[in-house]
Parts: sequence; C-alpha cells; structure tokens
Amino acid sequence: MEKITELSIPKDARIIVISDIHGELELFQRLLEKVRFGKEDYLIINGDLCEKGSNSMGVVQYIMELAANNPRVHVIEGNCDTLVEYLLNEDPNIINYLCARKHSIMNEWLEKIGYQLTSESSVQEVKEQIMSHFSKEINWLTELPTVIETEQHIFVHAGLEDKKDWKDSSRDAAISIPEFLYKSHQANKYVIVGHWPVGNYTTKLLSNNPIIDDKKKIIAIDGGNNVKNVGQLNAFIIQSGDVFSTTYVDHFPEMKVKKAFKADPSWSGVISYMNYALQLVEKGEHFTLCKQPETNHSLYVKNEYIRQTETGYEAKEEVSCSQLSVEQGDVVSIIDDRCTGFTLIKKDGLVGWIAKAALE
Ligand SMILES: [Mn+2]
Repeated sequence: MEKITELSIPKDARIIVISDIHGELELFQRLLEKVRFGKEDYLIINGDLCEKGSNSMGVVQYIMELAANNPRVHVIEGNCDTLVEYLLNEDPNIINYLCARKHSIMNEWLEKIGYQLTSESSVQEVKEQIMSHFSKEINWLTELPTVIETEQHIFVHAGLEDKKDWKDSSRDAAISIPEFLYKSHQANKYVIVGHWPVGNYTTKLLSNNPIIDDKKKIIAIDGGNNVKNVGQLNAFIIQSGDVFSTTYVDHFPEMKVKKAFKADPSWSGVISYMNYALQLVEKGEHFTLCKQPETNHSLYVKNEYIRQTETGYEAKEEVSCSQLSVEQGDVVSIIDDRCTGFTLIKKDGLVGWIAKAALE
C-alpha cells in the first residue's frame, strides 16, 4: 500500500470520525452541528463520500473546501471514491455502471454539464467531458490517502490484512475488505473502519451504533446510511486518545412516548441480510413465531414482513424481531407505523417494536 499519511494529533484533542456519507450532504452537515464541530477539533472522513445518495457532488465540494480551509480536517479514500479511476483508465465497463446506477458522482457531473449519457457513449468522450470540467475534484479524489496513521490510531475505510507489517496490506483490501470485524490484524493500534454496516454484525438486538472490539483493536463505525432501511450516519468521537463516545443522525421523524412500554425479552433477534427464509411455527395476531432454517434461531416476525414464496415463506426485508422498552417522555424515531398493534422504532440507535398504545 502506497498512500499512507502520517499525522500527529495532540493527545488531548477531540477527534471526530465520520464514514460512509454516500452523497448525503444535509445529513452530514446536521451531524457536524450535532457534535458541535469546532476549530479545535480534528475531523477524519473515513471514506465513501460518494455514490448511493443524491448529492455526491455536493459532499465532495463541501469537504474539499472544509479540508482546504482547516488543517485539522483529513480525508481518506473509500472504494466508492475510487470509481472515477475506471473512467480515467478508460475502462468501458464504467459506462454500463453509470447507465445502471442512478446515483453516482459521475452522473451528477454529466447532468451538470448537460451531457446525455447512453449505453452507446464512448468512454473516451465521457472522460474528456468530465475531465474538462471537474479535473480539480477528480485530482483531489484520486490523491486521497488510503490510510491515516496517528500516534494511537489507524484510520482506513474497510480494514487491513492480517500481516506482520500492516503496511503490506494491499490498497484493494484496505478499501474493500468485507466483514473486517470477523477478521483480525496485527497492528498495535486501534483500527477504525467504515464500509461494512455494523447492523450486519448484530444477531440479537438490531443496532447501527459503532462497535468497539477491544481485543481485536477494531472499531467499526458504518451506520449503514443510505444502504440499510433503518441506517444512520454515525459520528465516532475520540477524546484524549482512548475515551470513546458516539452519536448519529438519520431521516426518521421523531415522537415522544406517551406511555411506558416494557419489552418481552424473549422477543429478540433480527432478520439480517441474506437470511430471509422462514418456517412458520405458530401464527399470532401481530407476530408469527418462525424458525430461521439457516441460523436455527426462533424469532417473532411481524406478520406484515412475512411473504409466501413458491417453496415456503420468507421475510420481505431485513427487520428487527425485538421489542424495546421505552419510558414516558422518551424521544424515539418512527421507522414503520403502518403495521397492526405495534410500531417499529429506533431509540439510541437500537431498533425494535413497541405497542402502538405507547405513542397514542
Ligand atoms: Mn465502502
């Protein structure tokens, strides 16, 4: 790996880390406000500024300016930020990608200059068009470091390879290795990554909050913003080197709890990505007790989230199967209020069901 930036950060400084903004300028600005980002703070953008959301161009512009005007703002590259390299290398596959993907920074650039892309467009011509207007942004993106190493931390988008010298990791692994929390590294510092939504790691209570693994020295912070239906944009905050805290923003409307609700702890678990198959055990008025053949877990699945297939049943999408306890006066986010009897909410980053009566 070549692009490693060494950065010295005073031990008592506050470091704010945000990853996977994915074109969500408004959320990002709201998060900076929420953490009261100020002149004394260090801000690390941990990759994936671009793609998936509708304003990648705006995010890149905003962060470029932020970094140009503030020597404490630092950015590393994510796999989604390197896609412009396919264009620079005149890889014809990028044309298909841009035709299939509505939300890409390159599509935003083309729209801005009024260029009509079709599957017949030549990659050389598209490259010329984009380069003649946006070379500043492209140069900035392609020059981003892959890793920032400080006295106490390593910031990298996806992870490191399990090698004696972590610097021998390939760039490709560093920006796109999946499920880093299930792997390990041999660096003697905390490695802070985004890239893999933390919700994918939960099996009991669905949470999008950062996960700290002290044994492995890995901190995973991707809240699944714009990737998960209940995702959020996390800020991971490091104070004095090793005091960690976290906060987030999302798009869900908030409500105040009118009446406390006590969760039944036997209702826990989550249907996560890929494990959608279900065997129905006992049908209830609001939830059905199901067995997940892939995991052998028993789960109470909200009836509205179950559908019949040609061979059996499956969950329609990822969904929490836990209940949450709430107190009167708690502020919660409403994720799904269109089901019978119960509402799906988020409280402090945890996702679960509460009785509708708690909100009425
Ligand atoms: Mn990524």
